[in-house]
Amino acid sequence: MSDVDPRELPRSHRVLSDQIAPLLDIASARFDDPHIATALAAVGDRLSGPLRIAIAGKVKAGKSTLLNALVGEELAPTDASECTRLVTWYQDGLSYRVQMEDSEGGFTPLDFTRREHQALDIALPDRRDAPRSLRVTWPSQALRRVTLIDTPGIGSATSGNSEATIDFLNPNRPLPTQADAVIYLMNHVHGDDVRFLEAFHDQEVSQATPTTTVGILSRADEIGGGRQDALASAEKVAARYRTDDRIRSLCFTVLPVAGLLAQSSTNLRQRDYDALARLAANPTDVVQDALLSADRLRSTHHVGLSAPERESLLDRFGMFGIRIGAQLIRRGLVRDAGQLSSVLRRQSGIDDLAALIDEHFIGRAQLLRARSAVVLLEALVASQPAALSRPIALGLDQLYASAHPLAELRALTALRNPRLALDADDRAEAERICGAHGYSPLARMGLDADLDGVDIEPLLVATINRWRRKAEHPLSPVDVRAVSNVIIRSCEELVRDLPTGR
Ligand SMILES: Nc1nc2c(ncn2[C@@H]2O[C@H](COP(=O)(O)OP(=O)(O)OP(=O)(O)O)[C@@H](O)[C@H]2O)c(=O)[nH]1
Ligand SMILES: [Mg+2]
Repeated sequence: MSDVDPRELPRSHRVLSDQIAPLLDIASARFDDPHIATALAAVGDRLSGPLRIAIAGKVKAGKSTLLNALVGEELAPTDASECTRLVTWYQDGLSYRVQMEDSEGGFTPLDFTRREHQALDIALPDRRDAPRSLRVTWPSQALRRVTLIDTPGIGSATSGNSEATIDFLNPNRPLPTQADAVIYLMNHVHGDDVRFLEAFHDQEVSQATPTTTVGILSRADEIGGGRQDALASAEKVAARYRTDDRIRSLCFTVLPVAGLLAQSSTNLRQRDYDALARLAANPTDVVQDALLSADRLRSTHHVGLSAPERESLLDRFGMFGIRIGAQLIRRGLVRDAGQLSSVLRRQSGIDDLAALIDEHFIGRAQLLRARSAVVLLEALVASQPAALSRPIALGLDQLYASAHPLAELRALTALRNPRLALDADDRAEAERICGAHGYSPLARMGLDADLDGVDIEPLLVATINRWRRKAEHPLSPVDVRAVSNVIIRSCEELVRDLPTGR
């Protein structure tokens, strides 16, 4: 994930942490509970640290595999049986380290080994006091601006593992979520997924929002039995989810990703290529028959591959990866491991996800981090006696009035509520103006970047007038008026910031 130049962000985002820091100071001075003090200090430190993105979803959705693909290295263990049992942070640092967090929040170093670029093997202590989480520090360009957090599957057979994830992500608990954004994996949308996501969403900025959640249709290569058109079918399914009101109210968008292909492409070895080439060298009908199913391949002994080689191919590429890998080699479209790796990576959808993370999460990192601080302050106001928390409640009101990006974030959530009485075109325009697709004036106005230098003031004035009519119409519902006022102010700020002497 590439760096986003902070200077490209609007000034209103850059000053957010300066606006919030005094409120955190007021809160620290008012509460002497050590837990609250620790949470306030931590959230203050977070205002400038890497963005924290949690990867969540049901058991075996492919979370750890996707994390490895995003890091570009196999670090997180993956397995066909339930695998991730502890919330595990992967963060950049100067040295290679693994620590466990104990139930008191203290950290202890743990031994680990790693064989031949394979997943980490961490020596967990054999004690009753189970770690609360693991922290893996790994010098990595991909982790410089984001910390990725692997979570145990929801719906785990071991209920404690599920609870660890639910507790970790739940913004309604006394100390709010430690993740600024969530990548939620689903194989197909299941009732459990929707219930889980709904539990974390609300119509207020203080809860998880569709802006801070991206949905992934994971293991996309397995759709329709891993046939050659699996990825095209997955894209169709994802497109349907993107227009489903219920899913739109929970996720910013849904992308299909074949994490296994992406992970394998990051460390594709010449011996994988050679094994696929040997398979592809068999007569067409033999290859077709062997690739009818995973079990058929396991029991086909006469294709020039040993049983461990066949198992390794299945493990690393899945049926779809083997089918297209063999076909690409057979047709002479790829000639070595490097070329095969590029094609698999392109097909996997991982680059689209990385671009979305850059643009949608890292590009609004300051806003998302500020929001995490607001979540904590709002939780304090809600949980503490009014007399004690009143100055913070007042400070939050003032913050919303002065920090317009937070109001835009709240409007983006409201705009995904199916009950909001606006048509699809108005919603799309309003989302754009609130910065859903970028914060440059041209992006907000839905204009091509080539038009840089064109006078957009007349367009802004017309847009303000149109939304003012909605804001002032006596029959407009309260939520439509609120959104309209946010749009008007966004446009007014754009007019104010237009270069002078145009
Ligand atoms: N075909 C295919 N298999 C995948 C994909 N992603 C993961 N898998 C396989 O699915 C199994 C589970 O993958 P993990 O990444 O461990 O899934 P997880 O969601 O982290 O699982 P838990 O931590 O146990 O909840 C492994 O055998 C992976 O190889 C994918 O995109 N395609
Ligand atoms: Mg896992």
